[in-house]
Amino acid sequence: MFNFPTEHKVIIVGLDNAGKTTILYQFLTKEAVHTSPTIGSNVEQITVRKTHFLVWDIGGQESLRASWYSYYGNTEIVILVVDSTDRERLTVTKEELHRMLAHEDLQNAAVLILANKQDMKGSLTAAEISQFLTLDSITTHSWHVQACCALTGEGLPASLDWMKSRVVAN
Ligand SMILES: Nc1nc2c(ncn2[C@@H]2O[C@H](COP(=O)(O)OP(=O)(O)OP(=O)(O)O)[C@@H](O)[C@H]2O)c(=O)[nH]1
Ligand SMILES: [Mg+2]
Repeated sequence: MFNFPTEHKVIIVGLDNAGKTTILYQFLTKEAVHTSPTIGSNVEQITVRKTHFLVWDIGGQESLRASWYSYYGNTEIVILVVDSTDRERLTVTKEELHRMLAHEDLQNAAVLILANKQDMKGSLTAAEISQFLTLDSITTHSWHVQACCALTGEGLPASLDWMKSRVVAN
């Protein structure tokens, strides 16, 4: 008998221009691809040493955020991508994060916060992003914050390792 490999569902959310699509394709191809704003979503399968993830990258423009919830069902990991240079919109990101965590379909999901665009001058550190988003107040979900740069891929292998550790642990 063959067993179908289990696929773990992952969603990538975050405001427009955060770097979500760049991260999805960096995971997949280890290269920086050219992107345009996502209308709707992209989906790809990513395998990390025999663990299969089905990864949905969802458009982050304001008008699209209201339909993020339609992707929540069966999600095991939420990746929240933050543009670490976008100080003005961190409050919006924080609101979106805490709204998501309150959603019943995400009750059992683990959350990976990616502090992206670390290559840019003046970017906030992962610790600063963590403080702004009040991650320490999250007691209902397993979470982790990781600094990264989607253009070079720095920080992304460590992110995949964390994701793998979460689904293997469960
Ligand atoms: N300097 C720098 N630019 C980045 C990085 N990651 C993404 N970008 C750029 O940021 C812009 C937006 O990236 P996308 O991946 O399309 O952003 P998105 O989050 O998918 O945006 P929406 O689809 O509109 O929600 C592109 O010009 C990327 O090349 C990074 O780590 N550093
Ligand atoms: Mg996109």
